[in-house]
Order: sequence, then structure tokens, then C-alpha cells
Amino acid sequence: MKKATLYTAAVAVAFLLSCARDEDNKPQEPAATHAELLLDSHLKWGSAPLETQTLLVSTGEDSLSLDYAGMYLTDFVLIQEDNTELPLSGQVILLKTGSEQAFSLGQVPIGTYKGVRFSVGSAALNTKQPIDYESGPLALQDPGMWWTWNSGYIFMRLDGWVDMDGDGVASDDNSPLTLHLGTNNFAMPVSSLETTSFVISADGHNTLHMNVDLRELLNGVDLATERVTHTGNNLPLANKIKTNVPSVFSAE
Ligand SMILES: [Ca+2]
Repeated sequence: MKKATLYTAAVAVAFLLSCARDEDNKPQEPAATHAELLLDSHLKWGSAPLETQTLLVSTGEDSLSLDYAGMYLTDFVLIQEDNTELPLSGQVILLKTGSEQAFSLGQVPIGTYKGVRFSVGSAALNTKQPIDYESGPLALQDPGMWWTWNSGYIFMRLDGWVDMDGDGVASDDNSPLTLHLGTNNFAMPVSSLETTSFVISADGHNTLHMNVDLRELLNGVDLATERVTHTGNNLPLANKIKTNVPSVFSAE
């Protein structure tokens, strides 16, 4: 009887050892090297969330309302702690009113970053055309983000109305606000988010929050006289807006 018990115990130990060995031999899950990064944009007018078809006041004290705002963000570059730059090739975002404003920037290497920069529009976008896309940001849009006569994307588009008579209604004065910026010379680099530091971790919600304050876009613009540019037909106004673009974006 004693012998039998010992034998059983020996078998049990051997079994456990073999299990332990199996555990050791099991291939390890490779550690994740990349994780998804989301860009969550918050369209604003000053410190308030941007609303369309609502009376807004510019920094120059002009009253206006917006029907639509849209812009292409592209050429994203993550800046690592040691200043090495990691371009996220192929990422194009169409940030616009009335639509989801959080976007995936794809899988990026896990680590600590000190900033991100990008561009509003780029010459590279104009090597593409909507006819080549069935869907997505570079496909045909409504309102349009493509000039048929010019074969190029509208990098940034603002449409609205200016309240010329100060009665609190912007759309009743036949005074459309039409700010359409594009062509290769109007790629607008934004580096103001470089002061942010953030960690991309394998298990975290890796979301970069960015404020996009469109009121900043109209700094120094006198809406009494400066309301329409399709870029080429009013270069001074287009250039003025281009100068304001970097101050529109900030890390939240
Ligand atoms: Ca009015």
C-alpha cells in the first residue's frame, strides 16, 4: 500500500514537472511594439465649441455666422523625446463641421513623444484627384473640397455670412463669407503642438487632444471689406489667413 502511494506521488510529481516544462516551452507572446494613436480635434470659436448658423463675433468685433468649415490635415510627423522625427506617411484627415472629429493616425511605435507637427494641405495632395477615390477624405465632398477649374484640393474652406448691418442676423445682408485656400504655395505647416509631451503605451487609450480655434483664423481681417478669396483672386486676404493658421491649433 505504501509502495503504491509513493508510486502515485512520483507519477504526480513527474506530471507536474512535465506541465511546468510545457509552460516553459510555450512560445512567448511577442511584446507589442506599436499601438494606435487617435487624434481628437475640438473645433472651437474662442473657448466655446464651434457652432454653425449661430452669430459669432470675431476678434476684430465683426459679427458673422459660419455654414461650413473644412480643412485637410496631412504630413503628420511625431517628434520623439530625443528629437528624432517619425513621419506618419499617407495620413490625410478632413476635419470639418458637422462630422466626427476624432481620427486614427494609425499604428505608431510605443514610446514617449514631445510633440507632433503637420500641415494644412500639401503640394503632395495635388498629385491626387477625387476621381481616384470612391470614399474617404480625398473623394468628392459636399461642400466641395476640390476646384474643378484648377485641378487642386481646397486645403481650407470657410463659408458663412457677415452681419453687415449689425441687426444680429448674418445671413440677411447678401454678404457671403467665402474663404477658400489652396494651390501648392498654400500648404500651411503647423508646429505649435511641439510643446506637448505624450506617451504611447500598448494598453492605454492613446489620444492626442487638439483644440482648433477658428476665431484665430480671422485675426487682422476686416470683414467689412475682406470676405471673399478663392486664393488666386484675392492673394492678400489668402496670405493674411495663411499667416494666422499656426495659431489656430493648440494642444488641449
Ligand atoms: Ca444683418
